[in-house]
Amino acid sequence: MKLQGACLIVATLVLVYSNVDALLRPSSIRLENNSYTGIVVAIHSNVNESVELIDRIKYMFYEGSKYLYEATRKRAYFDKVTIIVPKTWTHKSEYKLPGNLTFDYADVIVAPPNPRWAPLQYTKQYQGCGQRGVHIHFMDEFLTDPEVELYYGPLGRVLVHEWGHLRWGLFDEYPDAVGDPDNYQEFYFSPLTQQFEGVRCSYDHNAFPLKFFPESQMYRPCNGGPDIGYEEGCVYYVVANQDKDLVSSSIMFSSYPLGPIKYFCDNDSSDSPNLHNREAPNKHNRLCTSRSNWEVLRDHEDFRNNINPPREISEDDLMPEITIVQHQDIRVVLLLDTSGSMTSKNRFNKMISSSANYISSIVTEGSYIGIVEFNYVGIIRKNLTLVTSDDDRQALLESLPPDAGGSTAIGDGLLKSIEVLSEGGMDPAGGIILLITDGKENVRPNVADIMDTIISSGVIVDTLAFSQNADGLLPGLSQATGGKTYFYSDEVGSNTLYEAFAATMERGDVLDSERRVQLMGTSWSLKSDEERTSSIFLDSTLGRNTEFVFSWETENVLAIDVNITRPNGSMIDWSYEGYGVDISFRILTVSIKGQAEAGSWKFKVWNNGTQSQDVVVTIYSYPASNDVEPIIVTSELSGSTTAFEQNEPLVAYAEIRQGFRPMIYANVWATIERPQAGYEPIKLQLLDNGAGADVTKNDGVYSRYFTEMTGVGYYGVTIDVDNNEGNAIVIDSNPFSKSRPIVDPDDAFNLPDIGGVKIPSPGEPPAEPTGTPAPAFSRGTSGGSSRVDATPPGFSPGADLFPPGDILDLRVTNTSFLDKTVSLAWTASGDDLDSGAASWYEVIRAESVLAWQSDPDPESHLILNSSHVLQGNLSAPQVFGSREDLQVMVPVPEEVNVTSYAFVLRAFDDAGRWSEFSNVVQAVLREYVPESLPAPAPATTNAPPATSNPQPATGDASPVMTDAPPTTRDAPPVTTDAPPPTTDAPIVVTVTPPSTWLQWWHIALMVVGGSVGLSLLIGLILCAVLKGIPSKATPVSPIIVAEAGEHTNRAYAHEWLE
Ligand SMILES: [Ca+2]
Ligand SMILES: [Ca+2]
Repeated sequence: MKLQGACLIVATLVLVYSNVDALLRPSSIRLENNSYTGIVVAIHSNVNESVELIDRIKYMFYEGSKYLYEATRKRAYFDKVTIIVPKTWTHKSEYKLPGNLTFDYADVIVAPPNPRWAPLQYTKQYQGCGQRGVHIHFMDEFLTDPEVELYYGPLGRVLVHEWGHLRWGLFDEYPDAVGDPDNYQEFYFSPLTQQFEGVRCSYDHNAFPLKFFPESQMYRPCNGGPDIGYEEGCVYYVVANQDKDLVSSSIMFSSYPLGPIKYFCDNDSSDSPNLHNREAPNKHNRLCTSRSNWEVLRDHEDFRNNINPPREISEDDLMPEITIVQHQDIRVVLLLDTSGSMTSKNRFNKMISSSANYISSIVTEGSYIGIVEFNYVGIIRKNLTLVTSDDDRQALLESLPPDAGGSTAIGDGLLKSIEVLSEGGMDPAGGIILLITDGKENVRPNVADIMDTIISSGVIVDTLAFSQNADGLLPGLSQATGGKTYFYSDEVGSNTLYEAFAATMERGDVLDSERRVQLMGTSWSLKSDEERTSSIFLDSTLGRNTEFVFSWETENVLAIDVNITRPNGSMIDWSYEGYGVDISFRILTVSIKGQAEAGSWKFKVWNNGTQSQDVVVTIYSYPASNDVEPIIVTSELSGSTTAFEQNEPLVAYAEIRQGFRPMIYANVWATIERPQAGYEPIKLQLLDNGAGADVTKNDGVYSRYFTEMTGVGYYGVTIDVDNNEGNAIVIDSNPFSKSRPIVDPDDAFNLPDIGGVKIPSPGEPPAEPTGTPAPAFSRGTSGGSSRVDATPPGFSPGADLFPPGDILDLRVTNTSFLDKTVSLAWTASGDDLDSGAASWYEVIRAESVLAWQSDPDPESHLILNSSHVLQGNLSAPQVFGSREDLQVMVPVPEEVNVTSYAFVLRAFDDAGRWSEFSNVVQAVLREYVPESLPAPAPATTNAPPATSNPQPATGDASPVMTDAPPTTRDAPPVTTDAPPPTTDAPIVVTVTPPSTWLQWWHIALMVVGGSVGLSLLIGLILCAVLKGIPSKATPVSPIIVAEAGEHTNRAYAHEWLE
């Protein structure tokens, strides 16, 4: 859609952004009067045009709204949703203008799969418990494939589960080998029930302990039982039908076809079906210190202090209003500060050089560019100009302001820019204003006075703070309009200049294959006659339109000389046809003709002038072709401002991906420029280790806290990435799924593909993600900036203000009943969050997870000292990121064969500050550990029970389960030949031990199923599968079948006892 056509459309969607909580990326989602508005769904430009897809997204929100309303107990529903479709899709009259919405900041994206999670949807979460996520990512086939709902439940429910992650910072409550690899557990020992329990929430889900054998595609019951635990590799196989009287939560455990699951769990013990399982070692409990979903929600801004209380809303009113908009052409106004201060330190020259490079090289064909300057007032220098030729670019270059002088009328400059974007009756919404300034506004109107005008116009204001003197209002202006914030210091090494410009071209639906990729951005100070060399590694994913750009300071001379050595050793100098010099804008550009070859490109810069020069170096390239996915680095900061006065740290996140495939094991560094003279930039390695600031291990998102503030001002971040000497890997596939389809075991062999990705069978054993080695590459990009407006009282740089970081990955690695030992492991935190080393650990032993939680005072439990420690040292913490191992002695009573203890710890630093308590773990010591039995022999004579048409799990009855749960509070045990039990049946169990454990399984199924006929059928099927297992494999003794009592509701009906 071209600009002219757009003039006719008046109605515009303008969403107002807020920085309600952390993350630099803005969000327009709001909850007011129980209604969620400002939800943005964006479809990636690689997704094929599809009316069906749009319909499915609508359906998902319609259904999701009703479900959300019920799930929040009438506190929230989806009200206003906007879907952005790509520019390449056929325009339709109902498609509106996108206003200030962009793909980058959408809340839900529909895009090619991320193999880390595919074919499933997932929510990208950079931050911890209670904090919002980045976005929900669906692959389009997941939404349109009709079979998805059979296995994963209604899309509306899937959406609400993801909403829990995205909006409220909840985490998964199911055992998750992919998203939580180090802490993944299927079962845990509960001191409450004195049994091994499946990881689940709420307590009363029923499931089978089954072991899956991928080679033979078979399941069999696990060796072991609830009192001694199960063999290695046993999974907690949840089935479709659950009893609604026993189970009504939790959506974060499974949103899927489990009919009765309709709530987020809570901590109200009078509401048992909805009661949170605090003991279960899952990711939610680990990161949210065992708080239930609603305990987190009640602290969230959406519901804090009982705002948005329950309200009756009719089903019609719960239907969200869905608007479809389409990306449009890019419109940018350069808003350049030409006040007097810009003449100092050559800022004006640098601004004009980079503007000239932008117009010449970065602006893409078909974009509209205007130019406004401001000093005493705002001055329009060039109205919006469609760029389609070199002549257009030349006309823009000639309109750049020639000099600087005067005061700083930022407000009037903004008004003039909106005027440019409104020319000819155009709607300015969605136009980008790139504001570059080094000063503080001193001419009315002030920005604050016209803020409403700016916001209601729908323009996006990106700001580039040019030096620490720039006005502190810039981050707020960007945040409020959905813009980005950049900081460029006068210091050597700083270079976000080019990227602030380049970002304006990446807002629409830019294909990754058309994305400018920056390889290096820095600046050097060269004395007269000094020369300096460096190199970049150009990888094979790039090479088109490769440019080396150098700018210098001294006017009217060519003050530098550059030569470049190609990977093959041949030299490029001034005689090369792509070697261009523009004296008036002080830019030297070397454009590599054709495809630049992969390899190491060396370059040398010589200052041939008589004065020192700051030389800005920028090297970028474009993806080699449409067929090659480039390696992309994106980054976020925890906010455009950092509340350092409240001891808030700055957090840097960088995501490395090739297409949508995450890159793990990369070498990622952040360099943070700091205010106040004399403080060097700090270099921090960002880590993808699932500890400290990093929420998920090996997801290609690298994170780190920064705590070494030097005072008030801008903190500019640059990110440098390479392939870690060949160790980096681009993930191709994950051979197992994070969230399981809910299917019956006899259907689990024949799961379909979704978009060409097979749904893994539940229980497929976890493995390391597989991938291909990343090619040698280098990237150097801006990470944006964050401003500190105030410091804590009495602050001086270097003061120790931060405690060690919280340890949230404590785990039990081993126990020995015989030796009476427990081995623990965790990732060391630092002296200051995740930097340096703490001074000592306090490790506490409690009777149980619940005992600790009911009295989290170390003095009430046992604080370990060196006499308890066999291996490890409580007073010698290692540096952040190191794995800590600790082996401790525990008492084992004479008369028991199972005993357990809970452990929790915290770290102290040398300034007397300490972390919060870690997650709490339960260690269990067993006299007998069920051995891992061999796989069942392949059923050669009897085909596996898979049917060619898998049964949907949503059906009223499933082959395995009937309406009766395996065990209930009131359900009595049954005899093998008894009729199906009723709730009033007498509690009598008399069984003769069968001769083989297969028969026990059959019995168990009858108990579980409560229906003899069905059980027989299933028993027969399973017998066919299990045929060939030696009957002596599991010694059998008289079984206990669900003894009546307060704990039996949580027991499994079938047990094999040693
Ligand atoms: Ca990570
Ligand atoms: Ca400290």
